[in-house]
Amino acid sequence: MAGLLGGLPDAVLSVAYLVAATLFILGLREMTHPRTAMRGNLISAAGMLLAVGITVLWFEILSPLVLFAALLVGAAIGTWLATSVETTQMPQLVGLFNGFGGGASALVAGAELIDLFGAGGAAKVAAYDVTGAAAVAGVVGAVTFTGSLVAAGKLHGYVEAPIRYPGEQTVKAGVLLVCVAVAAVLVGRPAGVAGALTADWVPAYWGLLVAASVLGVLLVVPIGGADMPVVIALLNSLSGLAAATTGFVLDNSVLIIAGTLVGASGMILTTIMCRAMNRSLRNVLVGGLGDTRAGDVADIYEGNIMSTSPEEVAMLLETARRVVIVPGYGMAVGQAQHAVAELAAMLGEAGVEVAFGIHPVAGRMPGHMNVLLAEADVPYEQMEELEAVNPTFADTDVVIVTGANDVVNPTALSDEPSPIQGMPILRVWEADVVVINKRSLSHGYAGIPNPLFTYDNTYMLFGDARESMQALANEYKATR
Ligand code: TAP
Repeated sequence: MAGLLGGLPDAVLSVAYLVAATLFILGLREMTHPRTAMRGNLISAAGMLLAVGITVLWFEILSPLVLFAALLVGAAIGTWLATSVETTQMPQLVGLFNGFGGGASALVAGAELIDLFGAGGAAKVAAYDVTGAAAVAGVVGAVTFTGSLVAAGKLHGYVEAPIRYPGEQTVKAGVLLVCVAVAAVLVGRPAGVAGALTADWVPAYWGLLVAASVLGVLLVVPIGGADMPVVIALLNSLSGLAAATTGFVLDNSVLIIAGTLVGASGMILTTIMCRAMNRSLRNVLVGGLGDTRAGDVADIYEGNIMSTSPEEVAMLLETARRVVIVPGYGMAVGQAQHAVAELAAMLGEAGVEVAFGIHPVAGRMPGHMNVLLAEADVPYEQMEELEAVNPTFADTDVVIVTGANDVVNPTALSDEPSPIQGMPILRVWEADVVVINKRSLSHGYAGIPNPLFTYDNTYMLFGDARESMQALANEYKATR
């Protein structure tokens, strides 16, 4: 090591990595609550800047000037993405980030193999763990790359329907076998043993990436659009695994730690999402939910719907003592959180007990509703989780459901097989009156009708969430 950091003892690099790893962990801790999540993001980003900066300068991978220029370009792209991408498009953006992370891990592991075995064909290092880690990084990274691209495309609505074909499982098993066979050759013949791995075998690594890339596509195309957020969380976990194994190839401790943190947190998230939807991961991966788009719902609801207006709902609220607001994906689409927060604040000032009933999978990403409501300054104490709010509906005068559908669909509790069967839901109908605000009678994410719309104590407030909630807030203000 020479250059900018030349002359510094090796311990400096280790301490910098330790600080970076500590920042990652502190950042993750802060991200467990919406109030501190932004700070958590900044802390983790500072850790990553330190890890990347010190690595690049220490090993003289780039000159300080090029590093600075690269940081500027990266920061400009990041700022553009953060400001131009809609909140509702975040899952697919996260999907793309996962994919790039996986792809980068696979390429870096390959570059290291070339470095070790490439020049002149003589290996600098003879070890099973290096080739083994490279094979895992290559397969997992490439699967994550192409799988994430397909998942992001599906979430964006390019091809929502699951793509199924005869002999699907056999084709997937065949490609997986090819991956395992090539990986076994790479792992089984490192330098230093009889018939050692030489430069001739480096192209096999790129063949491995091609096979794994095909596998990534094959694994994700049969899964229905409705299950994509879970798949994205799983791919997020895989991108962490790919990074960690690349860390072993490079013998880089901070990459191992960062990758392991991503891998573990992604897996926890996947488990939470599956549990909240009452699905097993296997059921998601074999395309259990599939494409269940409902047809014309006009016949189902014909003659059984009672609609209402903001004026009427404001009158109901005048005499209410406890009101629960249940937000869903439509609140995010309509960006209605500020109008909702304004209404809740006025109700609170009038002495009404107000709570927000938050379902764990309301919206399209974990914590979606909490983040939006926090952005509108709704007090955290008012956000009640499913288990806490469900027993209170019987003592609630009015429930206002805005932009939610599946998370309040009683079909989940019936014996009738449905994509949401067994999913824990918010039992809003136990309240005296339920007001459901959405634009039409169309279905939610799971693609099934919602009998709640026809219940005797349900009133439909048709309209865009922001316009309806703002009109309701204005009407309520006028009644006071
Ligand atoms: P959904 O069941 O998807 O229903 C949202 C409703 O919002 C739609 O029926 C739509 O009806 C309405 N809507 C859309 N835009 C609107 C607007 N501008 N104003 C008013 N209403 C609007 O949402 P949910 O109840 O939040 O449930 C979430 C679903 O996503 C669940 O099935 C869940 O399993 C799934 N999911 C969530 C996650 C996470 S982590 N959150 C992950 C995977 C899957 P109209 O078109 O009639 O307005």
